[in-house]
Formats: sequence, structure tokens, C-alpha cells
Amino acid sequence: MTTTQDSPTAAGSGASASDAFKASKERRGDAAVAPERVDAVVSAILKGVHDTIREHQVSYPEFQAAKAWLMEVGETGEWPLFMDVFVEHVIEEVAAEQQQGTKGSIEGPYYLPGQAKLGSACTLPCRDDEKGDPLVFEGQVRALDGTPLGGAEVDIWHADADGYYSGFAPHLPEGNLRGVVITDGDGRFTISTVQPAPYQIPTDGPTGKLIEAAGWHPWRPAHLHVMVRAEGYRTVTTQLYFAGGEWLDSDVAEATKPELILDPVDDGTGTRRSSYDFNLEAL
Ligand code: MBD
Ligand code: FE
Repeated sequence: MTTTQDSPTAAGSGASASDAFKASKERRGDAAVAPERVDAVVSAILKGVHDTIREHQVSYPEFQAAKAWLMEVGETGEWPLFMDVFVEHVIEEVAAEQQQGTKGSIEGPYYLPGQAKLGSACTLPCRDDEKGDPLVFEGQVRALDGTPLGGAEVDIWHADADGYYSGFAPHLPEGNLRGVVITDGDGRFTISTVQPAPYQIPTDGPTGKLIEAAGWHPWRPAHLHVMVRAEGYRTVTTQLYFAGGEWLDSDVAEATKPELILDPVDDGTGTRRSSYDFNLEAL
């Protein structure tokens, strides 16, 4: 979106996330729309709403407030944010029932395809004065039987030390802290970057206002997003968290898993290093 302001706003990041989602139609593919399926799923959702209204004696003013809020979610472009924070974790849980290999987690609203391709030992694109503690994330991509997967893609994106994502905050350069890292012949990668901060749902938009109105907290623990691809293997989309990190046990998006926690160790120079291997399931 075009803007002259340089501080991120909910409407700004919401609009960018809606644009990114619309542009991803090809990658998503089309859902089947058999009438029996629509009937079964939508009837169950509506029954949940109707039962809630009866159980909680929802009033006319509350119904109208809900309509106004839903309209605002659309107008600010926050549907991708809301859906990924409050719904995607269960979609991922259901998908995971059929999956082997490295545990997945939700993609969230801030993936952008087509980032710079980087060699197996690389530094993520960042500003000259990028803030944050140096972090090295290294590992190997393998098939389930242990075969190393050279030439695999580790597509990585994460927030900066202030908790903002490039492409969704106007003050950040395009492609900042994003890249597609190609593994070496032995499936290995070594990525130099900075420690991301925890992520706060924008408090000035409808999702943040709902969270505040309900007395919840708006935080996700610090995390790295990765999408690991190799020809002939199922793509793994996941997130990696940090041991001891704030909000790890109360992620607003409920997207943490015990298998996805890094425990970086200072190598003696102030750089924290962590190793994590990915195991991909053959198609
Ligand atoms: C994020 O950074 C994120 O990862 C998710 C899932 C939702 C909102 C912001
Ligand atoms: Fe995120």
C-alpha cells in the first residue's frame, strides 16, 4: 500500500496482508465445493452460533455490536490476521493427523513468496544498522530415511527486533529478514540473522480491540517462520520458538509445539547459535 506515514498501523498491515492473501490464490489451489460439504460444515458453524446466542442470552445491542465489528475487520483488511491467529491452528492440527516428519505450525498472514535466493551459508538481507542480538540458525534437510536433501529450499521470514515484518510495516525495506536459502550438497544450511522480538497483534485494529475487550493478551512468542521445500517431498511449513521466551506458554495464536523450540547457545562471541534439522516426507 502507498503511505507517507512511517509508523506501522493495523489498517496498513491488514491491507498488506489482504493483498498478499489475494495474490496467493495460485499457491493455495481451489477448494472443493460439493454442496453436501458446504451444507455439513456451514450448518455446524451456524449451529454453534445459534447455540451460543441461546446459552449466553445474546441481546440485540450485542448482535449489532458484533455486526459493526465484523464490518470493521473487513474494512481494515484484518481477516487474514484474525483467521490465522484464532482459527488456523486447528486447521493445521487436522492436517497434521495425516503427516509425518518435522512438525508443522501455522503459516500466518505475513509470508511473501519470491524472496532473494541465498547460498547455503548466508546472512539474511537486513539494514546496515539492523538491531538485535546476532543469531545463527543452522541445520540439515533430510528425507525421513536420513538421506540428505541437497538443493532444498529453506524459505525463512521473521520479525525484526521491534516485532515488525517487512512488507507489512512501511518503515522497513522490502525483503528485510526474508530469504530462500538453498541447502548445500549435504542438505546443510547456516543462516546468520538477528533474534526476532515477540509479536504483538496491532492494538489499534479490530482484532486488537476484541482482544482487549475480552481481557486477553495480544502476544505471540518470538519465532522464526520457515517453509522447507524439496522436489518430490511434501513442503513443511512451520515455526521455531526460543526456550525461555516470553509468551511461549500462552501464544495468542496457540501455534507452539514442544518439538519446535530452539535453545540457542552463545558461542563466546555474543552470537547465539542453534541447530535444527528438518525431516521431509516423500510424496
Ligand atoms: C504472526 O507473526 C504470526 O506468525 C501469526 C501466525 C499471526 C499473526 C502474526
Ligand atoms: Fe509470525
